[in-house]
Amino acid sequence: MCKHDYPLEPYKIKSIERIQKLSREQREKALIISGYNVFSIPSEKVFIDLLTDSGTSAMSDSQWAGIMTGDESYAGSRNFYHFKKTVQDIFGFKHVIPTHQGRAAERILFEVTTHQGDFVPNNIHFDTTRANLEVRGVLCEDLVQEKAYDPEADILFKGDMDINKLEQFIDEKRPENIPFVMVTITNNSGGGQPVSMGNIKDVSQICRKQKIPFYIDACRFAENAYFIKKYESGYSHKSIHEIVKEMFSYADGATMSAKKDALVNIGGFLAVNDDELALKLKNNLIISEGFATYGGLAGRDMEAISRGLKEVIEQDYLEHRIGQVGYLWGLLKKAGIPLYAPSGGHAVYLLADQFLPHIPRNEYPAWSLTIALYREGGIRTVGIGGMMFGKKDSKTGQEIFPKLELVRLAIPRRVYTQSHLNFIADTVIQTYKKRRDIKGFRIVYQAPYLRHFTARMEEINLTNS
Ligand code: P70
Repeated sequence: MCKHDYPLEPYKIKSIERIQKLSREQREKALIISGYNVFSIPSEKVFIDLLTDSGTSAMSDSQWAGIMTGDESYAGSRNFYHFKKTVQDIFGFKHVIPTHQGRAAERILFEVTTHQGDFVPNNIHFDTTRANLEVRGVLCEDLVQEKAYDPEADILFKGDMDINKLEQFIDEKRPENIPFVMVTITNNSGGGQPVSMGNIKDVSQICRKQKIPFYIDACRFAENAYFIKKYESGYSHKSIHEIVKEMFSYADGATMSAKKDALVNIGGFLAVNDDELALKLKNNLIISEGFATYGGLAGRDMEAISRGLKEVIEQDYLEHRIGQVGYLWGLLKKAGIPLYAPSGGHAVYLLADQFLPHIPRNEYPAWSLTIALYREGGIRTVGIGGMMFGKKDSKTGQEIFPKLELVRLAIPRRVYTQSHLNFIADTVIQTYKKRRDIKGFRIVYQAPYLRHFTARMEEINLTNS
Protein backbone atom coordinates (compact mmCIF):
# COMPACT_ATOMS: atom_id res chain seq x y z
CA MET A 1 0.00 0.00 0.00
CA CYS A 2 2.13 2.94 -1.37
CA LYS A 3 4.31 4.48 1.33
CA HIS A 4 1.71 4.32 4.13
CA ASP A 5 0.48 1.16 5.78
CA TYR A 6 -3.15 2.17 5.38
CA PRO A 7 -4.90 5.36 4.25
CA LEU A 8 -4.16 8.26 6.57
CA GLU A 9 -6.74 9.34 9.15
CA PRO A 10 -8.99 11.91 7.43
CA TYR A 11 -9.25 13.69 10.81
CA LYS A 12 -7.06 14.94 13.64
CA ILE A 13 -7.50 14.43 17.38
CA LYS A 14 -9.16 17.22 19.39
CA SER A 15 -10.01 15.42 22.62
CA ILE A 16 -8.45 12.41 24.31
CA GLU A 17 -9.35 9.82 26.92
CA ARG A 18 -6.65 8.45 29.23
CA ILE A 19 -6.02 4.71 29.25
CA GLN A 20 -3.70 2.75 31.52
CA LYS A 21 -2.25 -0.71 31.50
CA LEU A 22 -2.50 -2.53 34.82
CA SER A 23 0.27 -4.77 36.09
CA ARG A 24 0.06 -8.49 35.41
CA GLU A 25 -0.95 -9.12 39.07
CA GLN A 26 -3.71 -6.50 38.91
CA ARG A 27 -5.05 -8.04 35.70
CA GLU A 28 -5.05 -11.48 37.27
CA LYS A 29 -7.01 -10.15 40.24
CA ALA A 30 -9.53 -8.46 37.91
CA LEU A 31 -10.06 -11.78 36.14
CA ILE A 32 -10.77 -13.64 39.38
CA ILE A 33 -13.24 -10.99 40.57
CA SER A 34 -15.00 -11.03 37.19
CA GLY A 35 -15.64 -14.78 37.32
CA TYR A 36 -13.40 -15.03 34.25
CA ASN A 37 -15.87 -13.08 32.17
CA VAL A 38 -14.51 -10.03 30.33
CA PHE A 39 -18.00 -8.46 30.33
CA SER A 40 -17.66 -8.17 34.14
CA ILE A 41 -14.31 -6.37 34.10
CA PRO A 42 -14.62 -2.62 34.78
CA SER A 43 -13.45 -0.72 31.69
CA GLU A 44 -10.83 1.15 33.74
CA LYS A 45 -9.03 -2.14 34.10
CA VAL A 46 -8.91 -2.63 30.33
CA PHE A 47 -6.02 -1.19 28.31
CA ILE A 48 -7.23 -1.65 24.74
CA ASP A 49 -10.95 -2.36 24.47
CA LEU A 50 -11.87 -4.46 21.44
CA LEU A 51 -14.96 -5.96 23.05
CA THR A 52 -17.17 -4.24 20.54
CA ASP A 53 -17.42 -1.58 17.86
CA SER A 54 -20.89 -0.84 19.23
CA GLY A 55 -21.41 2.51 20.93
CA THR A 56 -17.66 2.99 21.15
CA SER A 57 -17.05 5.36 18.22
CA ALA A 58 -15.39 8.72 18.71
CA MET A 59 -17.88 11.40 17.71
CA SER A 60 -16.81 14.32 15.53
CA ASP A 61 -16.78 17.97 16.59
CA SER A 62 -19.84 18.43 14.40
CA GLN A 63 -21.68 15.66 16.25
CA TRP A 64 -20.74 17.14 19.63
CA ALA A 65 -21.88 20.55 18.44
CA GLY A 66 -25.14 18.90 17.37
CA ILE A 67 -25.58 17.61 20.90
CA MET A 68 -25.86 21.25 22.07
CA THR A 69 -28.68 21.88 19.60
CA GLY A 70 -30.85 19.19 21.18
CA ASP A 71 -34.52 20.11 21.26
CA GLU A 72 -35.82 18.06 24.17
CA SER A 73 -39.52 18.59 23.52
CA TYR A 74 -41.54 15.50 24.27
CA ALA A 75 -43.39 15.76 20.98
CA GLY A 76 -42.14 17.00 17.62
CA SER A 77 -38.49 17.73 18.48
CA ARG A 78 -36.78 19.49 15.56
CA ASN A 79 -33.96 16.93 15.81
CA PHE A 80 -36.47 14.19 15.08
CA TYR A 81 -37.42 15.85 11.79
CA HIS A 82 -33.74 16.18 10.84
CA PHE A 83 -33.19 12.54 11.84
CA LYS A 84 -36.22 11.36 9.87
CA LYS A 85 -35.20 13.29 6.77
CA THR A 86 -31.61 12.01 6.97
CA VAL A 87 -32.71 8.37 7.28
CA GLN A 88 -35.21 8.85 4.44
CA ASP A 89 -32.54 10.47 2.23
CA ILE A 90 -29.89 7.83 2.90
CA PHE A 91 -31.96 4.64 3.08
CA GLY A 92 -35.02 5.61 1.09
CA PHE A 93 -37.66 4.25 3.51
CA LYS A 94 -40.88 6.15 4.16
CA HIS A 95 -41.41 5.64 7.91
CA VAL A 96 -38.67 6.18 10.46
CA ILE A 97 -39.11 5.04 14.06
CA PRO A 98 -36.40 5.95 16.58
CA THR A 99 -35.44 3.38 19.23
CA HIS A 100 -32.89 3.42 22.04
CA GLN A 101 -30.75 0.80 20.29
CA GLY A 102 -30.85 -1.98 17.71
CA ARG A 103 -32.39 -4.72 19.83
CA ALA A 104 -35.36 -2.50 20.67
CA ALA A 105 -36.02 -2.10 16.94
CA GLU A 106 -35.80 -5.88 16.63
CA ARG A 107 -38.12 -6.54 19.56
CA ILE A 108 -40.78 -4.13 18.26
CA LEU A 109 -40.66 -5.52 14.73
CA PHE A 110 -40.77 -9.11 15.97
CA GLU A 111 -43.59 -8.51 18.46
CA VAL A 112 -45.74 -6.99 15.74
CA THR A 113 -44.97 -9.48 12.95
CA THR A 114 -44.13 -12.93 14.41
CA HIS A 115 -45.98 -15.76 16.16
CA GLN A 116 -44.90 -18.86 18.02
CA GLY A 117 -43.88 -21.58 15.58
CA ASP A 118 -42.95 -19.17 12.76
CA PHE A 119 -39.65 -19.54 10.90
CA VAL A 120 -37.22 -16.71 10.21
CA PRO A 121 -34.15 -17.16 8.00
CA ASN A 122 -31.12 -14.88 8.03
CA ASN A 123 -27.64 -15.22 6.54
CA ILE A 124 -26.52 -15.65 10.16
CA HIS A 125 -28.68 -14.28 12.98
CA PHE A 126 -26.60 -12.27 15.41
CA ASP A 127 -27.07 -12.90 19.14
CA THR A 128 -29.74 -10.30 19.92
CA THR A 129 -31.74 -11.01 16.74
CA ARG A 130 -31.77 -14.72 17.49
CA ALA A 131 -32.61 -14.18 21.18
CA ASN A 132 -35.44 -11.73 20.42
CA LEU A 133 -36.98 -14.26 18.02
CA GLU A 134 -36.40 -17.38 20.11
CA VAL A 135 -37.92 -15.78 23.19
CA ARG A 136 -41.16 -15.58 21.12
CA GLY A 137 -40.98 -19.24 20.08
CA VAL A 138 -39.80 -18.42 16.54
CA LEU A 139 -37.39 -20.87 14.91
CA CYS A 140 -34.30 -19.21 13.51
CA GLU A 141 -32.42 -20.59 10.56
CA ASP A 142 -29.00 -19.50 9.28
CA LEU A 143 -28.82 -19.81 5.48
CA VAL A 144 -25.47 -18.24 4.67
CA GLN A 145 -23.55 -19.90 1.84
CA GLU A 146 -21.57 -22.96 2.98
CA LYS A 147 -18.21 -21.30 2.18
CA ALA A 148 -18.79 -18.90 5.07
CA TYR A 149 -18.09 -21.80 7.40
CA ASP A 150 -14.72 -22.43 5.78
CA PRO A 151 -12.62 -19.80 7.55
CA GLU A 152 -9.77 -20.17 5.10
CA ALA A 153 -11.80 -19.72 1.90
CA ASP A 154 -10.49 -16.35 0.77
CA ILE A 155 -13.46 -15.31 -1.37
CA LEU A 156 -15.38 -12.09 -1.76
CA PHE A 157 -18.84 -11.52 -0.27
CA LYS A 158 -18.72 -14.46 2.08
CA GLY A 159 -21.78 -13.03 3.89
CA ASP A 160 -24.05 -13.89 0.92
CA MET A 161 -27.09 -16.01 1.60
CA ASP A 162 -27.33 -19.34 -0.22
CA ILE A 163 -30.15 -18.68 -2.65
CA ASN A 164 -30.90 -22.36 -3.28
CA LYS A 165 -31.11 -23.01 0.44
CA LEU A 166 -33.48 -20.06 0.81
CA GLU A 167 -35.81 -21.29 -1.95
CA GLN A 168 -35.81 -24.77 -0.50
CA PHE A 169 -36.46 -23.43 2.99
CA ILE A 170 -39.47 -21.40 1.83
CA ASP A 171 -40.77 -24.40 -0.06
CA GLU A 172 -40.50 -26.65 2.99
CA LYS A 173 -41.78 -24.29 5.67
CA ARG A 174 -44.33 -22.56 3.40
CA PRO A 175 -44.38 -18.78 2.86
CA GLU A 176 -47.34 -18.27 5.24
CA ASN A 177 -45.15 -19.49 8.17
CA ILE A 178 -42.30 -17.12 7.34
CA PRO A 179 -43.18 -13.60 8.54
CA PHE A 180 -40.06 -12.17 6.91
CA VAL A 181 -36.58 -12.93 5.64
CA MET A 182 -33.66 -11.02 7.11
CA VAL A 183 -30.12 -10.37 5.88
CA THR A 184 -27.43 -9.00 8.19
CA ILE A 185 -24.93 -6.59 6.65
CA THR A 186 -22.11 -7.12 7.26
CA ASN A 187 -22.39 -10.67 8.60
CA ASN A 188 -21.21 -10.18 12.17
CA SER A 189 -21.24 -13.85 13.28
CA GLY A 190 -19.39 -14.89 10.12
CA GLY A 191 -16.21 -12.82 10.11
CA GLY A 192 -17.84 -9.42 9.46
CA GLN A 193 -18.10 -10.36 5.80
CA PRO A 194 -20.09 -8.24 3.35
CA VAL A 195 -23.15 -9.24 1.35
CA SER A 196 -23.06 -8.43 -2.36
CA MET A 197 -25.59 -6.25 -4.13
CA GLY A 198 -26.33 -9.20 -6.41
CA ASN A 199 -27.25 -11.35 -3.42
CA ILE A 200 -29.43 -8.66 -1.82
CA LYS A 201 -31.23 -8.36 -5.14
CA ASP A 202 -31.70 -12.14 -5.47
CA VAL A 203 -33.06 -12.49 -1.93
CA SER A 204 -35.40 -9.59 -2.61
CA GLN A 205 -36.69 -11.14 -5.84
CA ILE A 206 -37.46 -14.45 -4.12
CA CYS A 207 -39.21 -12.66 -1.27
CA ARG A 208 -41.28 -10.51 -3.63
CA LYS A 209 -42.32 -13.55 -5.66
CA GLN A 210 -43.39 -15.35 -2.48
CA LYS A 211 -44.90 -12.19 -0.95
CA ILE A 212 -42.63 -12.43 2.11
CA PRO A 213 -41.34 -9.12 3.51
CA PHE A 214 -37.58 -8.66 3.39
CA TYR A 215 -35.72 -6.73 6.09
CA ILE A 216 -32.08 -5.80 6.39
CA ASP A 217 -30.24 -5.77 9.72
CA ALA A 218 -28.41 -2.62 8.75
CA CYS A 219 -25.94 -1.97 11.62
CA ARG A 220 -22.87 -1.89 9.38
CA PHE A 221 -24.50 -0.76 6.14
CA ALA A 222 -21.80 1.76 5.14
CA GLU A 223 -18.97 -0.73 5.60
CA ASN A 224 -20.94 -3.21 3.49
CA ALA A 225 -21.46 -0.58 0.79
CA TYR A 226 -17.73 0.15 0.72
CA PHE A 227 -16.98 -3.50 -0.12
CA ILE A 228 -19.57 -3.39 -2.91
CA LYS A 229 -17.94 -0.28 -4.36
CA LYS A 230 -14.48 -1.78 -4.13
CA TYR A 231 -15.10 -5.35 -5.24
CA GLU A 232 -18.42 -5.80 -7.05
CA SER A 233 -18.36 -5.16 -10.75
CA GLY A 234 -20.35 -2.16 -11.92
CA TYR A 235 -20.12 -0.16 -8.69
CA SER A 236 -16.66 1.40 -8.63
CA HIS A 237 -17.87 4.66 -10.20
CA LYS A 238 -20.89 5.01 -7.90
CA SER A 239 -20.87 6.96 -4.65
CA ILE A 240 -21.38 5.16 -1.34
CA HIS A 241 -24.64 7.08 -1.00
CA GLU A 242 -25.91 5.75 -4.34
CA ILE A 243 -24.89 2.21 -3.41
CA VAL A 244 -26.62 2.42 -0.03
CA LYS A 245 -29.80 3.74 -1.70
CA GLU A 246 -29.76 0.83 -4.13
CA MET A 247 -29.11 -1.79 -1.40
CA PHE A 248 -32.13 -0.70 0.60
CA SER A 249 -34.37 -0.20 -2.44
CA TYR A 250 -34.62 -4.00 -2.57
CA ALA A 251 -35.88 -4.28 1.04
CA ASP A 252 -39.19 -3.57 2.77
CA GLY A 253 -37.50 -2.20 5.84
CA ALA A 254 -34.50 -2.25 8.14
CA THR A 255 -33.56 -2.52 11.78
CA MET A 256 -30.58 -0.42 12.74
CA SER A 257 -28.26 -0.15 15.69
CA ALA A 258 -26.96 3.40 15.32
CA LYS A 259 -24.22 2.41 17.76
CA LYS A 260 -22.27 1.04 14.81
CA ASP A 261 -22.47 2.81 11.47
CA ALA A 262 -24.12 5.98 12.75
CA LEU A 263 -21.00 6.78 14.77
CA VAL A 264 -22.84 7.42 18.04
CA ASN A 265 -22.77 6.03 21.54
CA ILE A 266 -26.47 5.19 21.77
CA GLY A 267 -29.44 4.92 19.44
CA GLY A 268 -31.18 2.92 16.79
CA PHE A 269 -34.18 2.91 14.50
CA LEU A 270 -36.66 0.92 12.51
CA ALA A 271 -37.52 1.98 9.01
CA VAL A 272 -40.32 0.55 6.85
CA ASN A 273 -42.39 1.45 3.82
CA ASP A 274 -45.74 -0.10 4.72
CA ASP A 275 -48.19 2.47 6.24
CA GLU A 276 -50.29 -0.02 8.18
CA LEU A 277 -47.26 -1.80 9.62
CA ALA A 278 -45.66 1.53 10.60
CA LEU A 279 -48.76 2.42 12.60
CA LYS A 280 -48.61 -0.87 14.51
CA LEU A 281 -44.89 -0.46 15.15
CA LYS A 282 -45.39 3.06 16.47
CA ASN A 283 -48.16 1.86 18.80
CA ASN A 284 -45.85 -0.81 20.16
CA LEU A 285 -43.05 1.76 20.48
CA ILE A 286 -45.18 4.02 22.66
CA ILE A 287 -45.82 1.23 25.19
CA SER A 288 -42.19 0.78 26.13
CA GLU A 289 -39.72 3.00 24.26
CA GLY A 290 -41.49 6.35 24.20
CA PHE A 291 -43.43 8.66 21.91
CA ALA A 292 -42.96 8.31 18.15
CA THR A 293 -40.77 11.41 17.81
CA TYR A 294 -38.10 10.28 20.27
CA GLY A 295 -38.51 6.51 20.94
CA GLY A 296 -36.21 6.25 23.96
CA LEU A 297 -33.70 8.81 22.71
CA ALA A 298 -33.02 12.41 23.69
CA GLY A 299 -33.34 15.05 20.97
CA ARG A 300 -29.57 15.54 21.14
CA ASP A 301 -29.01 11.82 20.44
CA MET A 302 -31.10 12.01 17.28
CA GLU A 303 -29.07 15.02 16.13
CA ALA A 304 -25.79 13.14 16.66
CA ILE A 305 -27.16 10.18 14.69
CA SER A 306 -28.23 12.41 11.78
CA ARG A 307 -24.76 13.94 11.56
CA GLY A 308 -23.02 10.57 12.05
CA LEU A 309 -25.01 8.98 9.22
CA LYS A 310 -23.77 11.67 6.85
CA GLU A 311 -20.15 11.25 7.98
CA VAL A 312 -20.10 7.45 7.80
CA ILE A 313 -20.84 7.36 4.08
CA GLU A 314 -17.85 9.56 3.23
CA GLN A 315 -15.39 7.72 0.99
CA ASP A 316 -12.19 8.79 2.80
CA TYR A 317 -13.61 7.82 6.19
CA LEU A 318 -14.46 4.32 4.91
CA GLU A 319 -11.13 3.87 3.15
CA HIS A 320 -9.30 4.58 6.39
CA ARG A 321 -11.71 2.50 8.49
CA ILE A 322 -11.58 -0.66 6.39
CA GLY A 323 -7.85 -0.06 5.78
CA GLN A 324 -7.21 -0.04 9.52
CA VAL A 325 -8.95 -3.38 10.03
CA GLY A 326 -7.06 -4.79 7.02
CA TYR A 327 -3.75 -3.55 8.45
CA LEU A 328 -4.21 -5.46 11.73
CA TRP A 329 -5.38 -8.52 9.79
CA GLY A 330 -2.24 -8.33 7.63
CA LEU A 331 0.13 -8.08 10.62
CA LEU A 332 -1.43 -11.17 12.19
CA LYS A 333 -1.56 -13.12 8.94
CA LYS A 334 2.14 -12.46 8.36
CA ALA A 335 2.89 -13.87 11.81
CA GLY A 336 1.02 -17.10 11.02
CA ILE A 337 -1.92 -16.52 13.41
CA PRO A 338 -5.02 -18.55 12.43
CA LEU A 339 -7.51 -15.98 11.11
CA TYR A 340 -10.90 -15.90 9.46
CA ALA A 341 -10.28 -14.86 5.85
CA PRO A 342 -10.60 -12.45 4.20
CA SER A 343 -10.35 -9.35 6.38
CA GLY A 344 -13.85 -8.06 7.19
CA GLY A 345 -15.45 -4.70 7.86
CA HIS A 346 -15.31 -3.97 11.56
CA ALA A 347 -13.14 -6.61 13.18
CA VAL A 348 -10.45 -9.22 12.88
CA TYR A 349 -11.59 -12.70 13.87
CA LEU A 350 -9.17 -15.25 15.34
CA LEU A 351 -9.89 -18.96 14.83
CA ALA A 352 -9.90 -20.01 18.47
CA ASP A 353 -10.21 -23.73 17.75
CA GLN A 354 -7.08 -23.65 15.58
CA PHE A 355 -5.27 -21.30 17.94
CA LEU A 356 -5.94 -23.67 20.85
CA PRO A 357 -6.35 -27.14 19.30
CA HIS A 358 -5.72 -28.83 22.66
CA ILE A 359 -8.89 -27.32 24.18
CA PRO A 360 -12.06 -29.25 23.23
CA ARG A 361 -15.18 -27.36 22.16
CA ASN A 362 -16.95 -28.16 25.45
CA GLU A 363 -14.22 -26.26 27.27
CA TYR A 364 -14.89 -23.14 25.19
CA PRO A 365 -11.61 -22.32 23.40
CA ALA A 366 -12.85 -18.89 22.28
CA TRP A 367 -13.60 -18.01 25.87
CA SER A 368 -10.13 -19.21 26.95
CA LEU A 369 -8.54 -17.05 24.30
CA THR A 370 -10.37 -13.89 25.42
CA ILE A 371 -9.06 -14.51 28.95
CA ALA A 372 -5.53 -15.18 27.65
CA LEU A 373 -5.48 -11.92 25.63
CA TYR A 374 -6.57 -9.92 28.66
CA ARG A 375 -3.93 -11.66 30.77
CA GLU A 376 -1.20 -10.97 28.23
CA GLY A 377 -1.87 -7.35 27.32
CA GLY A 378 -5.01 -6.06 29.03
CA ILE A 379 -6.84 -6.38 25.71
CA ARG A 380 -10.56 -7.09 25.90
CA THR A 381 -12.12 -9.08 23.04
CA VAL A 382 -15.23 -11.24 22.70
CA GLY A 383 -15.75 -14.91 21.93
CA ILE A 384 -18.21 -15.57 19.12
CA GLY A 385 -18.59 -19.31 19.34
CA GLY A 386 -19.78 -22.02 21.70
CA MET A 387 -20.49 -19.78 24.71
CA MET A 388 -22.50 -17.33 22.65
CA PHE A 389 -24.40 -19.78 20.45
CA GLY A 390 -24.10 -23.24 22.08
CA LYS A 391 -27.43 -25.03 22.67
CA LYS A 392 -28.46 -28.09 24.67
CA ASP A 393 -29.94 -30.84 22.50
CA SER A 394 -33.39 -31.45 24.00
CA LYS A 395 -33.12 -35.23 23.44
CA THR A 396 -29.53 -36.05 24.42
CA GLY A 397 -28.81 -33.16 26.80
CA GLN A 398 -25.51 -32.74 24.95
CA GLU A 399 -24.40 -29.26 23.96
CA ILE A 400 -24.46 -28.53 20.22
CA PHE A 401 -21.85 -26.02 19.12
CA PRO A 402 -21.93 -23.58 16.21
CA LYS A 403 -19.62 -24.30 13.30
CA LEU A 404 -17.31 -21.38 14.00
CA GLU A 405 -15.36 -20.79 17.19
CA LEU A 406 -14.10 -17.23 16.83
CA VAL A 407 -12.57 -14.49 18.93
CA ARG A 408 -13.48 -11.09 17.59
CA LEU A 409 -11.14 -8.13 17.82
CA ALA A 410 -13.64 -5.38 17.07
CA ILE A 411 -12.08 -2.05 16.16
CA PRO A 412 -13.97 0.97 17.54
CA ARG A 413 -14.42 3.67 14.90
CA ARG A 414 -11.98 6.63 14.91
CA VAL A 415 -10.55 5.59 18.31
CA TYR A 416 -7.22 3.76 18.06
CA THR A 417 -3.99 4.69 16.27
CA GLN A 418 -1.48 2.64 14.32
CA SER A 419 0.71 2.14 17.41
CA HIS A 420 -2.30 0.71 19.25
CA LEU A 421 -2.82 -1.70 16.36
CA ASN A 422 0.86 -2.69 16.49
CA PHE A 423 0.53 -3.35 20.23
CA ILE A 424 -2.58 -5.47 19.63
CA ALA A 425 -0.73 -7.55 17.03
CA ASP A 426 2.26 -8.03 19.36
CA THR A 427 -0.03 -9.17 22.19
CA VAL A 428 -1.79 -11.71 19.97
CA ILE A 429 1.56 -13.00 18.70
CA GLN A 430 2.95 -13.31 22.25
CA THR A 431 -0.19 -15.16 23.32
CA TYR A 432 0.20 -17.49 20.36
CA LYS A 433 3.74 -18.32 21.46
CA LYS A 434 2.41 -19.30 24.89
CA ARG A 435 -0.68 -21.08 23.56
CA ARG A 436 0.14 -24.52 24.96
CA ASP A 437 -0.17 -23.18 28.52
CA ILE A 438 -3.70 -21.87 27.95
CA LYS A 439 -6.45 -23.87 29.65
CA GLY A 440 -10.12 -24.54 28.99
CA PHE A 441 -13.10 -23.29 31.04
CA ARG A 442 -16.24 -24.69 32.61
CA ILE A 443 -19.45 -22.83 33.37
CA VAL A 444 -20.27 -22.06 37.00
CA TYR A 445 -23.37 -19.92 36.32
CA GLN A 446 -25.33 -19.24 33.12
CA ALA A 447 -28.53 -17.32 32.27
CA PRO A 448 -31.20 -18.87 29.99
CA TYR A 449 -30.68 -16.32 27.17
CA LEU A 450 -27.55 -14.47 26.01
CA ARG A 451 -25.57 -16.32 28.68
CA HIS A 452 -22.17 -14.95 27.61
CA PHE A 453 -23.01 -11.51 29.02
CA THR A 454 -23.36 -12.68 32.63
CA ALA A 455 -21.80 -16.16 32.91
CA ARG A 456 -19.34 -17.00 35.67
CA MET A 457 -16.59 -19.41 34.69
CA GLU A 458 -13.88 -21.53 36.21
CA GLU A 459 -10.52 -22.34 34.65
CA ILE A 460 -9.93 -26.08 34.24
CA ASN A 461 -6.70 -26.93 36.00
CA LEU A 462 -5.54 -30.51 36.34
CA THR A 463 -6.10 -30.17 40.08
CA ASN A 464 -9.79 -29.18 39.82
CA SER A 465 -10.79 -31.19 36.75
C1 P70 B 1 -21.65 -6.24 18.67
C2 P70 B 1 -23.01 -5.88 19.26
C3 P70 B 1 -25.13 -5.70 18.12
C4 P70 B 1 -25.97 -6.03 16.99
C5 P70 B 1 -25.42 -6.56 15.80
C6 P70 B 1 -26.29 -6.93 14.75
C7 P70 B 1 -25.74 -7.48 13.47
C8 P70 B 1 -28.15 -6.22 16.00
C9 P70 B 1 -27.34 -5.84 17.08
C10 P70 B 1 -28.01 -5.25 18.29
C11 P70 B 1 -23.38 -6.69 20.46
C12 P70 B 1 -22.25 -7.09 21.33
C13 P70 B 1 -21.68 -8.33 21.18
C14 P70 B 1 -20.58 -8.70 21.93
C15 P70 B 1 -20.05 -7.77 22.83
C16 P70 B 1 -20.63 -6.54 22.99
C17 P70 B 1 -21.72 -6.18 22.22
N1 P70 B 1 -23.96 -6.11 18.19
N2 P70 B 1 -27.61 -6.75 14.89
O1 P70 B 1 -20.66 -5.86 19.26
O2 P70 B 1 -27.76 -3.89 18.40
O3 P70 B 1 -26.52 -3.56 20.56
O4 P70 B 1 -27.73 -1.67 19.47
O5 P70 B 1 -28.99 -3.50 20.54
O6 P70 B 1 -24.11 -6.72 15.63
O7 P70 B 1 -21.58 -6.86 17.60
P1 P70 B 1 -27.76 -3.11 19.81
